[in-house]
Amino acid sequence: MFDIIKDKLKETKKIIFVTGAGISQESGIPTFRGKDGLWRKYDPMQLATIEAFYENPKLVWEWYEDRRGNILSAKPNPGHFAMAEIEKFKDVVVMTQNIDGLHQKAGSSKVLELHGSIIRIKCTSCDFEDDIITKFEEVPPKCLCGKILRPDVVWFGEPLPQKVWREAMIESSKCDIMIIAGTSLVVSPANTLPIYAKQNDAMLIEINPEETIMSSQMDLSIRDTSSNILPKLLTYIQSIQN
Ligand code: BV8
Ligand code: ZN
Repeated sequence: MFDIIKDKLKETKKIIFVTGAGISQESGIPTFRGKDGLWRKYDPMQLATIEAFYENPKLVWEWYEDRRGNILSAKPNPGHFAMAEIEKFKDVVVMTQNIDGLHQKAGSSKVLELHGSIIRIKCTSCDFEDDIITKFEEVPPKCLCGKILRPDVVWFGEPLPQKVWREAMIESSKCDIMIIAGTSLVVSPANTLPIYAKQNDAMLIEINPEETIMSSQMDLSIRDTSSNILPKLLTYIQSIQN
């Protein structure tokens, strides 16, 4: 399956991954738009926006506490672990839209969290922020300064963290292989990263059981799951490296 990219894989020093909710699906975290999708039950524009948070912080917090409970007990799957292992053979940068921290839990050392983290909590007013892995007694939780806390995630209508986004664009515009796994590429501006890579003649590889809006622009589009394919990619890289 990878023979058509063998030469490129052999010569490249660095592999960039762009991942989305699909790569965590097999860790029991529902995707956004799939049949089990989170957003079947809730209207995303009702909950993942700054307006919703200020209108009804308790409701938004109940949604996040529900997701945090699931995410904090979730384990990385073979797809996450394979990506971390590939670091033994190549420089790897993981640019994830996920907020679940599973890439880091699996051992990936360079992870750009494009949409923030549900584990990191920050104050809506002062500069307090911290990873909080316990459930909150009452929601919305309060900061010591008296204001309410929020998950350090990027809501719709909010800009991505500037430093992270700038780094993601630089990496994408100078990479020679980008592997896009588990994302529908619906959400912008994250969905422009493969375009930056393509403009720089990078080879684009997609791993997704379903077609996406960018499948036709991929050099290789593998209709399978990430936990199935990424360990095979790791074995292939090991075989051509030795
Ligand atoms: C911004 C954090 C500008 C929170 C998320 C119209 C109205 C309003 C807004 C817009 C609009 N048009 C465009 C916009 C902009 C908007 C946007 O893109 N909206 C979309 C819905 C059209 N974007 C924004 O607002 C962004 N900010 O533009 O700011 C700005 C600039 C300056 C100053 C001010 C403002 C912010 C976007 C970030 C939103 N936050 N998450 C939270 O999670 O609660 S987005 C959310 O969607 C997650 O991060 C998620 O990862 C992301 C993308 O979804 P996917 O990851 O792709 O997941 P999805 O379910 O869609 O797909 C899963 C895929 O996996 C599927 O293809 C499936 O086939 C596949 N799969 C399933 N199983 C597997 C698998 N693949 C492999 N293996 C498997 N086993
Ligand atoms: Zn505070």
